[in-house]
Amino acid sequence: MNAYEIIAPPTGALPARARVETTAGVLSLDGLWRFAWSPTAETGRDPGDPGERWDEIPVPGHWQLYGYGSPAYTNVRYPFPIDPPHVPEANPTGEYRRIVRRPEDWDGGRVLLRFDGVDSWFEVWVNGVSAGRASGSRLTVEFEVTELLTGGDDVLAVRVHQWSFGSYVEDQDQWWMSGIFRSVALLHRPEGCVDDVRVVAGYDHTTGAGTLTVEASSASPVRWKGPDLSTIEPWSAESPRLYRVEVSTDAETVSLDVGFRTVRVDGDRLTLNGAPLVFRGVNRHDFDPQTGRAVSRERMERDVALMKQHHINAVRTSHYPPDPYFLRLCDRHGLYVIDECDIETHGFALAGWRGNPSDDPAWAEVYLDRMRRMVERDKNAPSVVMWSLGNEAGWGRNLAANARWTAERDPTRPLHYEQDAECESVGVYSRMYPSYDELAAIGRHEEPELADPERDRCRRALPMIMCEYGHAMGNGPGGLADYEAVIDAYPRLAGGFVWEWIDHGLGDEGLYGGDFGETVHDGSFVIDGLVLPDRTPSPGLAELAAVITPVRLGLDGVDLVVENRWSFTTTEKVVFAWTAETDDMVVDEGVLDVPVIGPLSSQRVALPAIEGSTLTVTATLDGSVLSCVQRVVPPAPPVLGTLRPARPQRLGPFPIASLTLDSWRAPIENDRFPGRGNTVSLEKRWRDAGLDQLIERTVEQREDGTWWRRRCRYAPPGLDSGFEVEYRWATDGEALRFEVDIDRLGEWRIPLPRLGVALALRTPAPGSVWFEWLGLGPGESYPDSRSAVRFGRHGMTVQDAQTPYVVPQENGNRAGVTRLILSNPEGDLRIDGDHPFEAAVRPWSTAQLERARHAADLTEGDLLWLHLAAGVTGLGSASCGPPVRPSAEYRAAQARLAFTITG
Ligand code: IPT
Repeated sequence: MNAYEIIAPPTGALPARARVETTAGVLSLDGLWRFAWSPTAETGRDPGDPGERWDEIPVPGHWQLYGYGSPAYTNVRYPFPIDPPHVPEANPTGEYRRIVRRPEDWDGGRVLLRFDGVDSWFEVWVNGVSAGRASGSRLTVEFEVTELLTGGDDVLAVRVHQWSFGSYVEDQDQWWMSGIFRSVALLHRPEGCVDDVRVVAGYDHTTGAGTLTVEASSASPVRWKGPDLSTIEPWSAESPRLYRVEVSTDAETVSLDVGFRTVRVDGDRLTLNGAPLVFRGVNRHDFDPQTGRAVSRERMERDVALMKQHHINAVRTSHYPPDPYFLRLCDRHGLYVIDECDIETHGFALAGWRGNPSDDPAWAEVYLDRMRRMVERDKNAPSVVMWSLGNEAGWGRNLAANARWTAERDPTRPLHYEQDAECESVGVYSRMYPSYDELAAIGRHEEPELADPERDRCRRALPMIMCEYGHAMGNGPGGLADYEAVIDAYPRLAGGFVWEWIDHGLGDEGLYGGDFGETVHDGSFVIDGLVLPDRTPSPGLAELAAVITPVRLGLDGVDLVVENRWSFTTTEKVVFAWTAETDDMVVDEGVLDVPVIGPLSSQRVALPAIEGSTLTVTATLDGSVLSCVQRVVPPAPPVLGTLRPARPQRLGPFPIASLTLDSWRAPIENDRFPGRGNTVSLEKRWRDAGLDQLIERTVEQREDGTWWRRRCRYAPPGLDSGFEVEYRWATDGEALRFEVDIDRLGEWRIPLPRLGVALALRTPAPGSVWFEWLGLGPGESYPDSRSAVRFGRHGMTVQDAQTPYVVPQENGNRAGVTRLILSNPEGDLRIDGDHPFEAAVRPWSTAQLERARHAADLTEGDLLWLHLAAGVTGLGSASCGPPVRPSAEYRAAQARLAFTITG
């Protein structure tokens, strides 16, 4: 039997304890290590061999990202047969070596070797003598090496196997990547040091007093220092006030940043310090495009800064405890955390959950060890407001036992686990990707009944969260504002966590499943974040920020309605300003006198009486916009003289290369899936209707007194449904007039991706053409994703108007456009619409966009594609969640576009 196939918690490891800052010695062992890779577990290497001539590899890191083996992506499926605890014979193995020396000033005491993350199973030796073995990839483990170190140069050897019994409980939806991917350190534990410390810092919102319990274990007498409890400011994500607590013995002082807060499940409400705790959260995996799950401090800092900028107040550490530094950032900057245990056995679902480790007593110790190591490491973090038993691991006795142990060890935090469907063990009812109706039903306590009436009664009485919703795969998610409206309507709903924060695209190319030649993979399902791999915010993140804003503005008749959605903060520091614009020129502006609004209340304020102008009101905090509301008065279309027929060959400086009906889009990821409650995807319905292969036939071409007219029919092969389109052109000698009438022919039961025209315009360097428009912007917008944009004059190059999604797909639509201007070095083209229209400009065609697999496949030619539409269909969240809602589908049977063109 191979040791890595024996189901067992770590051997030789010390009991888990809290992460603290210490005055005792810590020697980082991060840096270059010697490394030898073998495709099988039998490496033929001696643990006593210092590997002086071997390759070098950075620690922390994954060997697959340094040329040994390759990453592989699967979502649910195990990439190996379900045959626990066995793993394939081809079990890639890394041999790590480095020389360590016990620092001379580490007098007496013990020396520990700490690993914060090794994927997936490893054994450690010092000078050829084994110090222990462990698994639990995202969990800290410490070994005692006191007796093994000589004080001189000692050979530290770590053998890491890619696959182990532990892989069966680490089936998270992410890349399979191996090695020592978090920090390693040597720790001095002086005689009489502080072995462990536990701090419970509560806040009594009725008296304003802090409560503090400090428990420390040590062989020596312990003393501690902390804040004056009668003058406590509580901790919250809105105001993350921390206090220093120091615990000392004569040998060591450890210090912690403590935050005073009390989390409660109070009937069907989740509360923090007595006020509603509503998660406006995201799921975050550890991820970096260059280094995988080895994430630098700078990256983590950037993540937290971006989250805070976008009003995110919570993180679920999907689906394992994060690097410990991430929690420190959450404590410091204010993010509520659901800390999740490193347990997922999702692949067993494909085998009907037969043999699921979660319910197999042989795995009990392994499960408990994992939970314990998470809770003990992170127990003092004020940001952690809930423990999660894991993700997608079915249900069973081992999870129930983990819940019991945790509830006893830490009664101050509610438990979370979505697959405890009957809420036997958890403090909150949790769901993934519910439809809007299901969510609203839960809000009203009207969810479907459980078979057991007692269980049903208990669950129905609990607060509810969405541990995942708003699947951010590709262009989307659409429909976030609708979720927010449901959350707002029912106090039982304590918010949710968008899936997910980062696209896991690897390398500069943004590689995804299949790109490494994997035979079993799940393609681009790993590219489903709100930020691109390099942390460029996607339009979905801007949308989320606008939807979850803490200060929401609305218009009601002549009044402004200001909602303060903070639980603890007043609007004292928020500036409310207005501007009036006519034809995109500011004609008046001012600051509104809004009384200070307390937490969770709203206020109605009279607006200045402005007529005939677009009114914009913004709420700003420290210079950044929290929210914006507008009453838009579009500019009057230009007035034309008498028209006569025209047959244009060019528009302004751009020769026309083609003009055609446009009713297709390069499918977005959400188009490829049916979505909850549906059986057929939009893409399938669109392709079945032949929208992607319409054939043009000119029915008639003629001139009358005013127009040059061309009537065309567009229909797909084999079908008699399609479109009839009339294009009309005229001029008054100065400007061109362009009108299009579109009628659907035949039987249609489907929404359309879009309905309008596409013009290919010839120009050198189409990406550098300047694109300016009056309409919604500056970001892209779709019918179910338009909270982040505002009406106004916006400008950027055509290239910058593209969203470089890792997987190329429809993007860049601008809605509510009334005027657009395209300029190349030879001049300008200006298009004014009689009515607001949808516009997209691209340096490539829809067909190119559809064919491309990676952003780098898209290269510009000498055509600028201008898409002008009467309407488009929204985005939805069908890749995992509800499809586009009917209100965001474009279903018109007839459309008219009318433009005045100058240039
Ligand atoms: C859900 C998983 O929890 C998450 O890890 C991710 O895979 C997500 O789906 C899809 O991207 S589970 C699914 C059955 C809803």
